[in-house]
Amino acid sequence: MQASLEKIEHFISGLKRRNPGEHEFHQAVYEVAASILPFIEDKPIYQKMQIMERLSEPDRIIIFRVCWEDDEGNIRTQRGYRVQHNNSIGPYKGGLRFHPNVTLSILKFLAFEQTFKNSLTGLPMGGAKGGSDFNPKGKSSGEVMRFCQSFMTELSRHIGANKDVPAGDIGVGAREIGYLFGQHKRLTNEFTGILTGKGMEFGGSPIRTEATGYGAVYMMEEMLILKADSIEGKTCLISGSGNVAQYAAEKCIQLGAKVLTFSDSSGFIYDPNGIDKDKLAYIVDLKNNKRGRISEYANEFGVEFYEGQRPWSIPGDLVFPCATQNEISPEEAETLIKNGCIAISEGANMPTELGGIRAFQKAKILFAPSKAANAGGVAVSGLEMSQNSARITWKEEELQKLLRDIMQKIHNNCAEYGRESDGYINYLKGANIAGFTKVADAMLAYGVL
Ligand code: NDP
Ligand code: 2IT
Repeated sequence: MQASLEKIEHFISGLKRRNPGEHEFHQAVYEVAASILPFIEDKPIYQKMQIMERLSEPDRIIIFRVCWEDDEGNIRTQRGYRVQHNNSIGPYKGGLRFHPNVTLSILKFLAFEQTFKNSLTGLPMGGAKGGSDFNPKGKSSGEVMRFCQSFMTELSRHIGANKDVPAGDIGVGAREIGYLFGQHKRLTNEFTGILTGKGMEFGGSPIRTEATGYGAVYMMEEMLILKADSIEGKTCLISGSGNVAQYAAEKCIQLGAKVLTFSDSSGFIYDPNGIDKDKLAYIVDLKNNKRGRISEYANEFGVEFYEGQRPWSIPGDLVFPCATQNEISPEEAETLIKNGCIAISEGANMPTELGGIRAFQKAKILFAPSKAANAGGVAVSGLEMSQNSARITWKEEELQKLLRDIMQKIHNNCAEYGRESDGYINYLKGANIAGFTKVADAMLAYGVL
């Protein structure tokens, strides 16, 4: 064990030296290396072939300028990125994020995570991520369209149905995917499955919109089933109020749970009576159509809005962080534990700081890490790619069942690799090892690349 700890520290110090200042990337690689280096201790071939070292260097990174004109006629300059992390088990696949805090470090962590997540789905997809520091908030639809067209003009050189297939993420939803797909079609004069999350009129898949949120709840359900428990009657804390939060809430409500909170970057609302179906419809309209703030919910339904705070001070049984990275600090994790939470399923990518994860695991609380818990989204993206290749659309019932089955398989796979000697399941370790093995074995097959 001591030897492993030293190896991990040595490995990470090299990573930090080569990638200075990229804190999110260091964090994501550390989380994986801490599971993988001990796992490969008695597997010399992975060490000799430097699999973990090669996996912590993306295949390539593309950085480009994106210019567009705002409604006042000002020329604006943004930075665009695509991090193609690893395509050992399939074409590069992963979302695009448009948010002012986007940095190379954030996209490198997301692309790295995506490689393991996509492997866990069991579908043939490599890992990638991209995006821009463009802020869609407060922009007109015309401005968003012009930005998307300019972004795709450059990105189109680097993607393709068998090469790299982007999708949505923070700030990139149905509207942006429409503009991006339209511009690619115009540039290439081809109609191919180069993006997922498309509208149903132009090659989208049933339930892709719902898949991430539903999947995170299915993961929670599976963890509870193993404890002879269920979601019914539980109170739920949800952060965020975008795509993932909305559908996590919808599924929790369908399964008989009571959703207490929602948030955005300005603060959170707490509704002690529960956010029911009708109140959720209000949030969906507020966020997706009116592009308003979650504080408006507090005025509409006469509940409290906590400005500048996150929902983790409220007591609740089940926790679904669905906003962004590093949104549960170690102190907040301790508060959740003290208030009696049972389980966490991460809808967002890497929402819990390392110290928070350690606190949950020490308290033997069920903890499903993002690469497993939110894999339902990219899994249905993979199924959208299959449908596009075959030029057909499958029935919704079929996809609902496939998503449910995939989440169950991911759960079982993580549980198998993550079971500790005292019976506690370390889902983080399980997800890392299960995700790593398939990618690593493909890399071994290719020799030195
Ligand atoms: P959306 O853009 O639809 O929603 C994002 C939500 O998170 C908004 O409520 C937003 O608030 C809030 N948020 C974003 N950044 C911050 C921040 N820095 N601090 C506080 N709140 C913030 O994105 P999604 O729902 O698609 O994505 C949410 C998370 O889920 C991300 O981590 C994403 O990577 C992950 N994910 C998404 C998948 C998908 O299929 N969409 C798949 C797998 C993971 P505001 O409106 O104020 O910005
Ligand atoms: O983080 C993620 O898994 C996503 N944003 C979805 C990626 C995809 O290709 O559907």
